[in-house]
Amino acid sequence: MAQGEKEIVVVSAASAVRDRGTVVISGLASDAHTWNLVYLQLLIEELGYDVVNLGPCVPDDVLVDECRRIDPVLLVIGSVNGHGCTDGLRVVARLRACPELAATPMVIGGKLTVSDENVERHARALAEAGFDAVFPDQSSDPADFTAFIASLPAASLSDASLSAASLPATSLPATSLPAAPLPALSAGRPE
Ligand code: B12
Repeated sequence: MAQGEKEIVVVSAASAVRDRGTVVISGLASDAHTWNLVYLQLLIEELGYDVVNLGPCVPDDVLVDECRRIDPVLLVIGSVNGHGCTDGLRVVARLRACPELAATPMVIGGKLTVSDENVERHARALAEAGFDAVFPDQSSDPADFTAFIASLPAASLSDASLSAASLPATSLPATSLPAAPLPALSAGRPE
């Protein structure tokens, strides 16, 4: 910068508080739907995280490579076309097979199947395969998801944690947040 020039740095209110780490958001290989990913990005950015949104139709290889490169504090997978269970079971095995991603928090949610039947059974299968929490549209709402994010180590380490004021109106107050992922949503991944 030349002498006498002033540097102007524009920092938006939202980006100013994004100090909790990077969250990767992704659609699955078969899924062309995009707006759920945009919705998730806005929500997670509001909670103080940087977001890398890989977009829809992400091949398994690309998802694995990007997660290894970015080393996110959380991976969020969105499903809308109803094939989330099939695609999710396949890709989570690939992700968990990477030693550096073995402990990375990973969640999946949305329209995971093409029918409303056996939703809980499918959610449990996804959790057993490696997801830390599963948020099917039929049995969860945004408050469950924001409560899960508030329970992440990255959230509790940061200044004053996620205060009720920084959460969307739909989320739980910080004082009533569970210390661990909600039992109904996290069927317990094998250690
Ligand atoms: C727009 C749209 C499309 C567009 C998408 C364009 C684009 N660039 O996104 C196009 C035309 C490509 C499309 C194609 C198809 N679509 Co479509 N599409 C829709 C539509 C009209 C709107 C979806 C949308 O954008 N909603 C807005 C976003 C913000 O909300 P959302 O997607 O519902 O996501 C919410 C939740 O699912 C949840 N969520 C999602 N992911 C996650 C993840 C986590 C962690 C959490 C917590 C929550 C969460 O949060 C989001 C916000 O509330 C819906 C019908 C509808 N009215 O909803 C059908 C719909 C999703 N499509 C459907 C289908 C079947 C298809 C096709 C298979 C149709 C076909 N035979 O070709 C293809 C699939 C293509 C593919 N390979 O994936 C079905 C899915 C049925 C199911 N899952 O059981 C729907 C519901 C229509 C219907 N009633 O049958 N579609």
